[in-house]
Amino acid sequence: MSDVPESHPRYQSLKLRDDITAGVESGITSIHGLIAHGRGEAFDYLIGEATQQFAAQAIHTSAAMLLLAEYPVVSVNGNAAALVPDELIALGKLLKAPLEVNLFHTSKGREETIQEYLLNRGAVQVLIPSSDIRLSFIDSNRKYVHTDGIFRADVVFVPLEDGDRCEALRKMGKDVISVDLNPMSRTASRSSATIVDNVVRALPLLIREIRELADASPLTLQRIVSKYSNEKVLETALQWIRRA
Ligand code: PTJ
Repeated sequence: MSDVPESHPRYQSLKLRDDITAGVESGITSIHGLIAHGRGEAFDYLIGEATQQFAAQAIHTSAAMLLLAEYPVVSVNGNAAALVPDELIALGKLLKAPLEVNLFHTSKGREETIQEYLLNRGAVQVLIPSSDIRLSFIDSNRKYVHTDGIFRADVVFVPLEDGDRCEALRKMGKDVISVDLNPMSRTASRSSATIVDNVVRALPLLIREIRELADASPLTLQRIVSKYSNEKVLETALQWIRRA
């Protein structure tokens, strides 16, 4: 990382800023992604820059949901690609699920750059949306999807984003698992399960949890999912933030 020593108390946070700015420089991340990252930083600070119990609970349920899914798909935007490319690739491999690039800020060039970047790092399948397949209930660029990806999915894993698509996917009957540091966002409140944590901490934990639950019976997995209340988890996250 530029010139910040590892001993610096804010090293981890500064490293993530470097990853995001490098993403912008290499054409992976939108310039707006810097603002989104700053908002995330503020919430991360409030939750204590650590995975809290409410996030661990959502991760446990998300792992069960993903293992129960018939056709899971991992959605990728410009921030996630810059921060957790290898973890997204590992998740796709583990679930035998395609990755699909889905961007808010329209850019054919960026879609292709992200696709190539992930394939070069070892991804098995990276889809980009086609211009003739659309999601219902949404007007932004996120409406364009791939027939063998988000369009067909029963469960969509969504690292940080804006809330419109999450709402649309739910209306279309799909389950959405999101990672969002802001428990008040529309994405957070509309998701089937919301992991209120930084993607850089949540992804490795989710992968570990999926490995641990891989041999569990469908009944055990269903029990985990049915006991979960996203509303309660978000309420707990908010209470935790208010303690500060
Ligand atoms: O690459 P694109 O064009 O698809 O654009 C991606 C961004 C993220 C720029 C776009 O979706 C956007 O503008 O998102 P928002 O509306 O700013 O929402 C981003 C959400 O992610 C906010 O609630 C942030 O708190 C949260 N967030 C930011 N960084 C992280 C995060 N959540 C988890 N981990 C992070 N590292």
